[in-house]
Amino acid sequence: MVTYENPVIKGYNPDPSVCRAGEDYYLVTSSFEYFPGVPIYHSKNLSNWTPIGHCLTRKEQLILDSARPSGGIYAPTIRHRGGLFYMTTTNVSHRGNFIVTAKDPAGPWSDPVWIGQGGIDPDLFFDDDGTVYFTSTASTDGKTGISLCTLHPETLEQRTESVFLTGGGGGRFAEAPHLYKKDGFYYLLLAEGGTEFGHMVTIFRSHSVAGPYEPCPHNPILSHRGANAQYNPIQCTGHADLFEDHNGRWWLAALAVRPLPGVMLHNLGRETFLAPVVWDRDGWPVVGENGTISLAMSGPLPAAPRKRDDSFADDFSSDKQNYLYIRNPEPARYIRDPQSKTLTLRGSGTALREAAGEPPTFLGIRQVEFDMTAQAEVTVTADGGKGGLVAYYGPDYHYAVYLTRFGGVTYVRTVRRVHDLEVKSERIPLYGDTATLRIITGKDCYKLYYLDESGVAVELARGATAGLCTEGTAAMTFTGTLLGMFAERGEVAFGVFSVDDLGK
Ligand code: 6LW
Repeated sequence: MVTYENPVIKGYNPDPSVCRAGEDYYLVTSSFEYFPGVPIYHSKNLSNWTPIGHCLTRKEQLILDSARPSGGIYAPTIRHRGGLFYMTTTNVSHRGNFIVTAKDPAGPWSDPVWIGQGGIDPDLFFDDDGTVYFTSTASTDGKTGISLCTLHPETLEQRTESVFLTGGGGGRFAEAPHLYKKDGFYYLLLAEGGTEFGHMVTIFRSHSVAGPYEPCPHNPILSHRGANAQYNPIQCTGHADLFEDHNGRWWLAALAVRPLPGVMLHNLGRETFLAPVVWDRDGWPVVGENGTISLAMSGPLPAAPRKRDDSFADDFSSDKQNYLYIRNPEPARYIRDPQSKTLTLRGSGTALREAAGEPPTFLGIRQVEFDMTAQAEVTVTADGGKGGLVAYYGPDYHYAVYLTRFGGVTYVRTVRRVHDLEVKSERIPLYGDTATLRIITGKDCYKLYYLDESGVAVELARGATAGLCTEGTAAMTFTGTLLGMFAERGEVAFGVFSVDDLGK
């Protein structure tokens, strides 16, 4: 038994799904309105996960033109069978459920095969007799819950009508179905209660894949709904996937949140957590510490955990896997110059607050810890230019420090937007066209700075962390805060972009 740190993947990485190929483990999460879609992580020890790419990297696979904030790509499932990787997910903003495949999980992945059965949270289960089962939260015969159909093993096209399986164990929103087979039983794992503080994982089993399914006597097998946020630093545990490691040990990957201390608010998004699983003598799974998980967890990892480094730095000399773009980006607006180690962004005229149409020129990484510093040297030389650094949760929830130039003078300024309230600071003229901009994130607030001519950090404004939290958004959202670079108009050049973990 070794101790490892939870979450195993920090920052917004919800709805985790895992598959194994030999002694290699691959994990995917949801990506919503961001491009590329469905990040894929690799691990050998289940504690350290390395981003190796994305399943959806081409417009043919991922159309996000009409994706609203937290629209787009919902929960994915990844499976490995016969040397081929399969990933199924839902684009709620374009045509629904589909499957892509790949020989190499780092890509390229195929074009989508679209599936008729509706709903969200699609799952794939390959039975011993070669039958391919597809489940999702589709309602059938007027019954709300989980439905199942079969697919053609080669073409993956739907081949049978959907049949209703179960409505779950009584919690609201039965979702996140995953089918498994073990010791002659078909097990159906679900999430219930909704993805907030009442979230839970339940499991059912049957000797026939079409049911009827009996509930586990100790459901929910994972939930922190009873644990007061004041005391438990992990909340909203749910939406999970079970898997067996190459030593025959079982694990559960699940989403959960680290709320701000003492309040039911979270700005980092739903992250990926890991718990060991044992099977009791009646053949039911017992997760973690009697159905709960902790930040310091112990379990029979396949290999020892390595120390993690949450800092990030990019001198633009190579292509990084970590960046997210809003909806479908226009590549011509992003000019990386490895020689000069600069990135030039061309504004599209679209402001950060605009939720539709051509996306703003923006790229960012997930904020993975509460206390971080994001920094970059920024230059605006031509009149009309406007851009800088931003802590971005969405078009109506962001704090930015930026340069703007007109009348031959470059100014530094900030904007804080929460809902439709937008506050801009006074313009401060710079001596030159360049300034180092900095955002310091914290549990209470985000601080916006620029470094003056003598390198002194001047604080320009503060925005409450509560303003970038999922619970405060007017419409339901599912993401987390990103730290990034943007340009609204003209050309904006960036030197090294770094994000450091102040807590390490
Ligand atoms: C996910 C579903 C859910 O597909 O939220 O609240 C969706 N539950 O399981 C997006 O994460």
